[in-house]
Amino acid sequence: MKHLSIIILSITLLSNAHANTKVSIYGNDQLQFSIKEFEVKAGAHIELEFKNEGKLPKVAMGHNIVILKEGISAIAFGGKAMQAGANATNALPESVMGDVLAHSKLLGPDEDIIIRFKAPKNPGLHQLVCTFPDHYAMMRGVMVVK
Ligand SMILES: [Cu+2]
Repeated sequence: MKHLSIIILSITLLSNAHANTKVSIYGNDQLQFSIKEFEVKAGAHIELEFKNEGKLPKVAMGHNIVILKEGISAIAFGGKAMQAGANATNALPESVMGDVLAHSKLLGPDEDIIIRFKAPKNPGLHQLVCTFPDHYAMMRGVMVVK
């Protein structure tokens, strides 16, 4: 019995050490992300809640969040997605996915989602963007991996 307690204690400590890093970001009808920058530890398990807290219909004001690989510019990527045919129902064309670290689907008003991914193991900057047509001009940010 004593051994069992020690094993349970060890498992608890281990799972705490690997607890997810939680981040919440909202998008709104004013083309704003609620936070523009957040920090995570290299290699951390990230649990990112994304919510569209707007009221306008999804076809007019849908939002997603796309976290890019290191070195990819959010502005350049937004333009590339548009050229690849991004539209109000398919905001993130398959042909640009090679630049993407993690992303949510496109959300309508009051929808939310949790996406899970692992932070890269190397420190660096990862720009993020909403790829609903033309939103990339305004809806951008940075994930800092430390
Ligand atoms: Cu948007």
